[in-house]
Amino acid sequence: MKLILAIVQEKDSRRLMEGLIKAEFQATMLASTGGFLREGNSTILVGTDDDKVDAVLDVIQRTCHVREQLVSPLPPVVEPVDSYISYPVKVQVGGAIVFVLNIDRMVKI
Ligand code: 2BA
Repeated sequence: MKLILAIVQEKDSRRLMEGLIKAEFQATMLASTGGFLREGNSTILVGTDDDKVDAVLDVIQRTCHVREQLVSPLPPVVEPVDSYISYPVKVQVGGAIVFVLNIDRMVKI
């Protein structure tokens, strides 16, 4: 058994959940926050059999998209704020960051 943990953009999370449910996977969505952008994203948990992992990855690939986002870097702490000019930089976010973990057992009590 595997636990698939996918971090996705909020914009894609609804479509991903719908795709998973339609393909008959059970899924849980948690609200999360990215450490770099400090913006909301979603973490989706899917517990499934080893031989169904690729099918889950397929749904993720079809529903989650790469997007570019502009970020304004914060001034370094040592720099006087009025002498610091910050230029926005582009970062690519997504489609999804996916971890596939081995699970010893799943128990429903
Ligand atoms: P954030 O940490 O908010 O990162 C958003 C995007 O910013 C990342 O997209 C990446 O393109 C860029 N980025 C992150 N750290 C950077 C840095 N130090 N310098 C320059 N650019 C940087 P993704 O790679 O698609 O990641 C999307 C979200 O997935 C991340 O949001 C974070 O919440 C999660 N994530 C990514 N890698 C992870 C990891 N190894 N462990 C845990 N969570 C991860």
